[in-house]
Amino acid sequence: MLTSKNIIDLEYEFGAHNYHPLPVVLERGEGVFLWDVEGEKYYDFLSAYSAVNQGHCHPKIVSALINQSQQLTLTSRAFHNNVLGHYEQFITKFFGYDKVLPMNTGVEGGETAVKLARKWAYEVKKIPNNSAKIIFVEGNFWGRTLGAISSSTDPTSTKGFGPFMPGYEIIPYNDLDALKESLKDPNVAAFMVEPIQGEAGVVVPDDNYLKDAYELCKESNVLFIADEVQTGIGRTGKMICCDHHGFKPDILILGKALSGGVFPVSAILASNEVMLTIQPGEHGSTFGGNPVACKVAIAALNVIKDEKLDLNAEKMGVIFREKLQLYIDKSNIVEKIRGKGLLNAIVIKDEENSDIAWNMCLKMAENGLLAKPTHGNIIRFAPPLIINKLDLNHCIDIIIKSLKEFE
Ligand code: IF1
Repeated sequence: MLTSKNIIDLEYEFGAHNYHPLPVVLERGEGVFLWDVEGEKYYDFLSAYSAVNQGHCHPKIVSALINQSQQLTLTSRAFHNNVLGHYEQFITKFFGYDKVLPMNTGVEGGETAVKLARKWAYEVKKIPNNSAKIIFVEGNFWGRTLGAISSSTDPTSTKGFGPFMPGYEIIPYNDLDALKESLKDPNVAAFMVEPIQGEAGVVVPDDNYLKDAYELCKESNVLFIADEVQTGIGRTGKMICCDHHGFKPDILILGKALSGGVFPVSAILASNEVMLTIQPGEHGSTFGGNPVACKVAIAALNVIKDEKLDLNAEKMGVIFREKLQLYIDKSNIVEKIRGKGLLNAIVIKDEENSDIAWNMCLKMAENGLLAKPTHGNIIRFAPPLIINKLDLNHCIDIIIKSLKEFE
């Protein structure tokens, strides 16, 4: 029987070195729990970066996967199938949009949104061809393609991968004056933003920022694109994070937990005016909207709704932040906690010492809880939204016990 070390060595020998995972080798997941190859049990406080909101291997999602995959897995879009139309009706009604364009990964969702915004700008807003501008914000993360990293301000994402996509403008996050200024350009097609910046370290903007930004975009006939790949599907205590702010984004990008972590599924939702600017043959993907993805996504969304996981995320998130705040008030190493619903992060005081956050995560792993730092001194905490009060309190005790060892 291969040990964790054996398996890690295999990855090192035969796999690209494009990640630096925590030294834990997982082999089973159920609900909020993961087990490694030695049989050690952990609470999952990353949820595969918020893709496993429904808990690991949710029986209803897994059975949707199994049932459809024994009937018809893929037709491509060269032909119709008996699932796609049903799914498209379901998800557009679920989120309140006219149309959906089904893709697979979150970054394909972002790429599709950018292409849609440009097409809409040329065909509806009548911007001169090849002059459309898309505004992004500093600290954004929406994936690893050249289109995505071209908007990145993180050297780890961009170094050595140039040249980059033209037609992008990057402004500070949470800065309405900067947005106002950039919207003076008549060639702006869209403003694309995460309602809470995940990779940047769970950066929550001022309460009025998103709604005011949306209004500014509307005044300038500019599309507001919400990247809810990480914040969506109940994670922040609402079905989508924009629901906290009382507006519907013109283009909504979903991914990750849209499938409960069981299958790559992403979706781009928009009005007929936006979506119908793309004509047959102008965009797509081999697996986009495949029958398995559709059935899995229907099951995954129904789980969130039926189990009221957005409400649970809201309630558990309040307990989590309040209890950790009591510890932070007395801590000399943790600066603050921030987040919404069950997307939270702590900021370690010594920004330079990124080792401390990593070592804290190693200590938490020793104590039975898996989390991972982002950007050196920030530790993200994002358990599956099914977590109950008993397990949450146990996890809070594990986190505080682990952090105290560094005080
Ligand atoms: C990795 C980060 C998180 C995302 C938002 C689009 C995408 C992501 C807001 C693209 C993906 C993933 C990518 C994954 C780790 C994880 C991540 F650390 F990379 F940045 F969550 F914060 N929009 N985020 O967060 O979705 O194409 O990956 O399906 O690249 O290691 P994707």
